[in-house]
Amino acid sequence: HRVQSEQNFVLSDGKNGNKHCGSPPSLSSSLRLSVSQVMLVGDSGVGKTCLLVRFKDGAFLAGSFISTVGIDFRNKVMSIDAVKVKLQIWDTAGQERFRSVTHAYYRDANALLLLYDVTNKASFDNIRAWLTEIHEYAQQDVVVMLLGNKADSTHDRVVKREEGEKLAKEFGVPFMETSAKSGLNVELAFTAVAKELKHRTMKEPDEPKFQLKEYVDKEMRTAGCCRS
Ligand SMILES: Nc1nc2c(ncn2[C@@H]2O[C@H](COP(=O)(O)OP(=O)(O)OP(=O)(O)O)[C@@H](O)[C@H]2O)c(=O)[nH]1
Ligand SMILES: [Mg+2]
Repeated sequence: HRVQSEQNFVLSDGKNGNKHCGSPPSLSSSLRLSVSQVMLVGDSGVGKTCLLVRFKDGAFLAGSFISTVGIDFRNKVMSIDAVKVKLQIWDTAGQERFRSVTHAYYRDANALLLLYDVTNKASFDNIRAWLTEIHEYAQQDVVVMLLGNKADSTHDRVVKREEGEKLAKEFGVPFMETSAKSGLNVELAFTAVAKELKHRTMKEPDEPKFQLKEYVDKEMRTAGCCRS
């Protein structure tokens, strides 16, 4: 069942219910600190909020589904090759009625994690529409990664891993299956994006270009994952 929270377009720092309205937090950047904006997008219910909570707090939000209203964000600092990379992660509402709010944030995003739910065929079929929207509203060089979430739900699965792989290949974006419930590939998804963004902002002149897709494929192989 679904519980709808009441606040309207509230920006939250995600801590202790401390909500505040107004503009996003200022991006304090210091030497060797790269700050990047990552946005989670996809249909309502695919698990965007849960993925973020798993990544930030290492926990799974089980129980009643609280659909995100407007947009929410959390910060996480990661250490990538001895450099601190601050990710400001925007958790958008998947519900159609908030689409115009989401559109307004696309242009500031450096990376987009586009999610579907492997137990929900419609959420997978809608990925093409999401990609069209991304091309329309986001920066041209935005990093996009496709994630098939709820990979733990073996019995309810209706989208095969191969279908996700095929779609990602068609659009030339990296792909992995994730689970906010088990934690599968959650760290990897954010690390891969953080690495790509760090390399973009701080590439040394003689350093080779970071290959996001190769990195993801290699990490998946070495982890021996993720057939399910
Ligand atoms: N089994 C399983 N359930 C999940 C997983 N991720 C999320 N869920 C469940 O799916 C439901 C929706 O999760 P949310 O993270 O709130 O979905 P959302 O994409 O943020 O939805 P909106 O905020 O409406 O856009 C919740 O009941 C979660 O418990 C997962 O990896 N595995
Ligand atoms: Mg949500």
